[in-house]
Amino acid sequence: MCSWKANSSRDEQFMAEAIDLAYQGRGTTAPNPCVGAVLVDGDQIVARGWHTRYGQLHAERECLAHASKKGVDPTGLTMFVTLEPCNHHGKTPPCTEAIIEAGITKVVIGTRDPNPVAAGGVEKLQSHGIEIVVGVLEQQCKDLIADFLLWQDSHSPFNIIKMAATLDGKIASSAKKPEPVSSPESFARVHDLRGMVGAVVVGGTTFYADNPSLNCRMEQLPPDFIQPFGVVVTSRLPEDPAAHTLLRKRPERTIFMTTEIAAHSEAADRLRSRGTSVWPLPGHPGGLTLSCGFERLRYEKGCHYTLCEGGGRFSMALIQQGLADEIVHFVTPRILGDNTAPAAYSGRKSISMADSVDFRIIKTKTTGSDIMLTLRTK
Ligand code: AOF
Ligand code: ZN
Repeated sequence: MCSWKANSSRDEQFMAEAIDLAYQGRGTTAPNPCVGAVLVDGDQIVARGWHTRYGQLHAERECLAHASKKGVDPTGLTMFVTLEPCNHHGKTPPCTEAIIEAGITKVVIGTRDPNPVAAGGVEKLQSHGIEIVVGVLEQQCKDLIADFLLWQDSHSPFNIIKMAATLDGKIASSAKKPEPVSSPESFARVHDLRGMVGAVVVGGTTFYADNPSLNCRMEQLPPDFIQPFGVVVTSRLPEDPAAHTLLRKRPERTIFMTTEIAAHSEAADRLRSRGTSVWPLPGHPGGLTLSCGFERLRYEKGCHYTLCEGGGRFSMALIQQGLADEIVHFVTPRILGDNTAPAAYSGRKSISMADSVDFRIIKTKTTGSDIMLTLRTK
């Protein structure tokens, strides 16, 4: 259950339900936003809908279809929708028309549509005498479409850092063996995320230490499921591709992001001859300019989301380069208490708390014995 549900007013509870529904479309609506809607009669939700997939019905029409299936007459009822109903003819006709035709008399909206092409729903509905309320759980509704805002304003994919750490912020023991840190339930959530993204990205340290597969191992994968790209960011390319699981199992779905020099080496040619991509990235103080590689993942490989699982230094580099759009951080109730064990976020100097990078927690959830925090930068 989402953390903001507690102590909220009735309107907020209905909107929270619409937000939860909307999140079910996350991954498949891209590059459209996730949107959820509920139809309310008095103090009861009588129908539900969400935008399930790019190009398919919008949330409001799904909700009305659900009402019709249940034999519910929407005349005189209130609709709660996380995003301003669209007012344009896109892949589907305007939702405003469906709402007006259905005889709905009040629409409660989480946040206005930032897309100028689709906006204007509020004015259209008002001109038909429909009562409008805007701004219920507005911050949560904006958080819901942060990915959509990013896709509209930049060429970047929406990057999610995944981190699993002990109470003392350690991601492995000092032996740096690939051992599980968090509970099986947290692990399952990570695979849900891998199933949603276009690429799973790690740094060289993780690639060489853990020999990862970077694939999605959810229990029931849909028959048409395509595994995410495995992406390794490293200045050192592997000399023997066959020694690495990722390169043995799916070389054509693997991408190395590396220095200009390494990208023109014999090791790079060996990788390319097996179908693996090797992309040079321009330098950056202390590493590589990651934005260039991520943008290429979006425009060349169609990745709208990436999951970055790359250890402490790589994660901190992403944060410092302004590329961490979300962090999913699992806190596992164990302590190593060892200074030499690798930390969740590292590689940076700070002398006072004023040097910290600050985040907001947008969701908390229990996953087995762990807590899963979803965070965004402030
Ligand atoms: C809504 N409800 O469920 C969604 C909306 O490409 P189209 O025709 O599907 O239109 C996409 C635009 O419509 C999208 O950019 C956003 O502005 C709005 N999305 N609007 O009322 C929905 N998905
Ligand atoms: Zn619409």
